[in-house]
Amino acid sequence: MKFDLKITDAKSKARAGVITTDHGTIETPIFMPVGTVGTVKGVHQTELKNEINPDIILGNTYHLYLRPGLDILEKAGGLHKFMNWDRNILTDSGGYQVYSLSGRRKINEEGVKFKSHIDGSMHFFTPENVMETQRIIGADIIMAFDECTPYPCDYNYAKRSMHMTHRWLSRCISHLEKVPFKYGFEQTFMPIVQGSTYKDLRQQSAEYIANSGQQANAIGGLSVGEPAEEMYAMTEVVTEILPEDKPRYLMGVGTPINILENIALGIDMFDCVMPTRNARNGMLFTAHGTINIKNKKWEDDFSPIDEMGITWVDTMYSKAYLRHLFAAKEMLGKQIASIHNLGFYVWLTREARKHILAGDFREWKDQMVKQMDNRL
Ligand code: PRF
Repeated sequence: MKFDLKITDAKSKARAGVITTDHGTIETPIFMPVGTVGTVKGVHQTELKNEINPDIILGNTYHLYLRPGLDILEKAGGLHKFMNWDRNILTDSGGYQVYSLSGRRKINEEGVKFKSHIDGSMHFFTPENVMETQRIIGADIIMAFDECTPYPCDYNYAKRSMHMTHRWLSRCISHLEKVPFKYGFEQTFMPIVQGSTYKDLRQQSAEYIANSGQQANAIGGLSVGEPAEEMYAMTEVVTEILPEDKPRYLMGVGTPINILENIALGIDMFDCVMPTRNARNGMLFTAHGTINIKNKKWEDDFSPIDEMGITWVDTMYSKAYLRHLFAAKEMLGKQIASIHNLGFYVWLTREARKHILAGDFREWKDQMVKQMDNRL
């Protein structure tokens, strides 16, 4: 992987760059649509590629390991071939998904024992076997196995957990050296900063991660229920320390406003289930605020879903029609809303990039944050 930092904004810490991998280029800042089980939910490849047009999407080790399982993925020749996606893929390590299984998992120094959400069977993830699993899935970017602490989290737990995540990182790195790439292209490994909402822990973790000398770095453990201001404060502490010449990925963040504010703090990569999950509940993100399309007020509003027309669904269908699809519980409604929201998120980060390159990011960002805060 190669990272060219094109420009750093003069009035914020926002950056524009280009990541190059064996599956093409990724222009940063970037939003990566989430395709947990090898599908961006409800979206065909044609729409994903031609309309939403992301340079990279995400998959999840936890879900793919449980289903379809490693045998099938290996026989398919990896996830790219299995789902017929020839651009970049990043897989999360399962650290966060296992954390979300609270009550159905046990964490110790060796790894995490957990109960499958599918059939209740028991499994054990370790830093070593998760690296092997990510080799088999075959994404372009693979993540360290970490523990994401909940919020709030007491200081001593956060500190012990952070140190364990650091020890797990060493195990990930030494194991990866023993397991070669499987499919003829390179995989970039990303370590993850933890440390909950404690400034000193975040600093310590950022230094540890920076010193591990990997080609890109990630920040985890945020957007887990803490106030946005606390998230921004932690991002700022960490981006001060992480090397400038390597991409920075803030995991699982967030609302369109969260994304712009974190771009301003020096983050390059984002992912979040919000655009697809909220779409399935009838929530649409637009440049002028959020819409709950189920609301009665849209019943006879025959204007386009979004006049900006970022994706074809935006001008193809009216708000009244989309509201009708949701009222009738038609699956097309969820599909249209998902395409709209993903198109908007990818557009938003592309637009941020344009403004960083043009030198007016800060002004644009402040204006967008104000606009997007509305409920329409
Ligand atoms: N760790 C991992 N994946 C994640 C997170 C984390 O802390 C988060 C936290 N927002 C989202 N996804 N491995």
